[in-house]
Amino acid sequence: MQIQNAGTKLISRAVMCGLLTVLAACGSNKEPEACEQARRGFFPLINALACLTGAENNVSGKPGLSGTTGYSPNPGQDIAHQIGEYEPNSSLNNANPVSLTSDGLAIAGTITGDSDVTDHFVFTPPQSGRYGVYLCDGSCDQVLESAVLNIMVFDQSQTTITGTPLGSQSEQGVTVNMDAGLAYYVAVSGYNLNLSTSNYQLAIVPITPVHSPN
Ligand SMILES: [Ca+2]
Repeated sequence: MQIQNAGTKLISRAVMCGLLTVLAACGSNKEPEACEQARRGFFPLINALACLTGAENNVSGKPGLSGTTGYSPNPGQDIAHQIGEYEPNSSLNNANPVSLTSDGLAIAGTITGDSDVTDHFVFTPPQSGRYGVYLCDGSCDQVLESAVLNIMVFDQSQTTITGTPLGSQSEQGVTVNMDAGLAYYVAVSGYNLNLSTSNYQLAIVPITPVHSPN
């Protein structure tokens, strides 16, 4: 993940800088006070950076609670039930209600950077179990890799369950445990699209065999 890589680089750089500072102050053995100060300054800095990076890593929901990042469609996955989005659907509260059957669903939509930044959908799974939620184009037998679109999945209280990385070239798919009869929301968002438009298909498919959520 980009945030993680950036954080790791930041910490590596800070460790290097800190070690150089300590070496510069302590190497000559002539200034014990400067050496001690450098040591004291170095370790709190590392701790602060590590905390900062840890906080940033939590931005994309709660993977592991009842959803995880990543999904691989079945080879030859073909979703017969296809519909189109309609505006407005820019918030969770005006999400397009869509009908999900055990055959799955593909929704065709469009995101435009300056005017149509996020599309929302709400549905009720027909059966409890594990579902793949992913972006695709053409036939939905592959997950779309994108740096300008991402998806987030929310539960009935509009709390984030999981989502895909934002702004880095990544497969835009997640796996979510869902309960029959409860509402789930999916948001498709554009990132750094500016004036340009991106077409997508959002696929929601049960993962067979359907079983009870863990
Ligand atoms: Ca739209």
